[in-house]
This record gives sequence, structure tokens and C-alpha cells, in this order.
Amino acid sequence: MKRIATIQDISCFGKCSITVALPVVSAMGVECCIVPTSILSTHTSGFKGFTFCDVSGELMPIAEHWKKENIELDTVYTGYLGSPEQISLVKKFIETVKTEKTQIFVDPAMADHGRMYPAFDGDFPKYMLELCKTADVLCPNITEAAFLLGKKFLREGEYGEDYISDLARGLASVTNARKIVITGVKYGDGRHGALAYDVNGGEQRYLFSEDQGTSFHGTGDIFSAVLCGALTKGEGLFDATQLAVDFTVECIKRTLPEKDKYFYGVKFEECLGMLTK
Ligand code: PXL
Repeated sequence: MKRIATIQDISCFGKCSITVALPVVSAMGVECCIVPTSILSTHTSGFKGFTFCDVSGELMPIAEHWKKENIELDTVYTGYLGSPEQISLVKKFIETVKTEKTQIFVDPAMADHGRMYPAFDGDFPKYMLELCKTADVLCPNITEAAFLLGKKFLREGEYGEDYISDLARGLASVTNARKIVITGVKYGDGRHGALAYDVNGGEQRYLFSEDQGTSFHGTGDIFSAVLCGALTKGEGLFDATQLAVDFTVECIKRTLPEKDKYFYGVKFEECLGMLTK
């Protein structure tokens, strides 16, 4: 069995980060070790007065213990991190636990729809970029890719294929990542998907499904978890990306009839069967 360690927050309510990574990765038949960085009462988008408890002081003791026990990881997968200090601890964690065969997968979860998430300021991308530099695989949405590169964010309707592929190429030039997937790509023609760029192979492909005309919180985390699980299992970049696109769209479709009730996160639970196959 392959093994992933995922480092993210636990949002007790809200279906994102660890509470989706663990079931998704497990459903794919990959062992998932969880390393929580913070515990929040809810995620930070759409809720007021959420609690936040930083537990990242445990990161290095966990890493040191795993190293002593020779626990080997196929992939380290990072998602939402609560502060620049947590980012720097995560870098140390990775240095401690990684071996030659460990793949580093970074989802720089920090922004969407042209805006930073509420807990972050405009300096945050510069810290996140430092973590991205340690990655083999990067999976930002369009906003995150633009902010990491200090480029102007363009909305759907304002950008074309050149803008998206320039983001991917830009990230390849400022990091060592060899696989770059940019999510949330829409051209206003009924398609919604991602650009996958295989840097070493010099090939990029757009992988699409049908746009459902709305967005839900947590779908970026679901997309990353599927992509990370599939790549860890040895799936090729383009097939892995297509699976992540299809699964995410399926989750959105399931949730649409109760759109307002589930604004905080999609009904991914009802779709997990698609991943166990
Ligand atoms: O889905 C990304 C995410 C994860 N964790 C927390 C968040 C968010 C996005 O807002 O607030 C705590």
C-alpha cells in the first residue's frame, strides 16, 4: 500500500482540509496519516467567530518520532496552513521525514475568486512560495497561482488559454515543481476543469468536465486529495487530473439541489464509491 502524510488544519465543521483528505485518500486505497496544524471550530469562509487553536508545536516531535521509527512516506501532501510560522515548521517537518522516494505535493490553499482567505494578508503568498519551492507537484487555483507569481488576477471571461499556461510556466520557472495543475479553469463555454503541465515532458493538457454554474467551499481540497491519491498510486498526470476534475464535478452535481443548505461543503460522501473502483 502507498502511504501519504497530509499536513493541514482540522476544521471541525465544514468539510475541508483533513476531514476530506482522510476519507478521499482512504477510499482510493492509499494509507493516509494525518498531521494537524490547527484545530478550528469551522473553516474561515462564511462563518463568523470561528475558534483557532494552533497545534503546530507538535509537528517536530511527530517528525522526530517518525524518523526514529523509520516510517517511510511515498508522499507528503500539504494544504491550508494558518500562518507564516506554520509554513516554516512544515518545511522543517518535510526535511526531517522525507527520503529519496518521497514526493512533495503542495496545495497552496490561501485564496480564491481573486481574494485571500480571511485569515491572511497580502504578504502570505511570499511565505507560501517558499514552501512551493520544495514541491514536486503544485496544485493552485488561478487566484493562488497569480498571487504566488505577483501577477494580476483575471476573472472568467477576462482570460484565455495563454494566461493560464503562462501561470503554469511561471510557476515552473520559480519553483522546482515538475507537475503543475491549475484548477478552476473556465472559458465561459460550459466547460470547467484544470490545466495540467508536465514540466519535464514539456506537455500540457486541459482536462474538463461540465461547468455546474456555481461554486462550493472545499472543492479545491477535494480536487487536491484525489489528484494526490492518484499520483501517489502511480497514475499519469493527465489521467489523475481528469479523475480529480470528474470527481469534483460529481460532488458539485450531488450538492446542487441543496445548494444553500450545503454552502459550507459538498456532499462528497455520497460520491466516494467512484474512487473505490
Ligand atoms: O478549503 C480551504 C480551507 C481549509 N481550511 C480552512 C479554511 C479554508 C478556506 O477558507 O478556512 C480553515
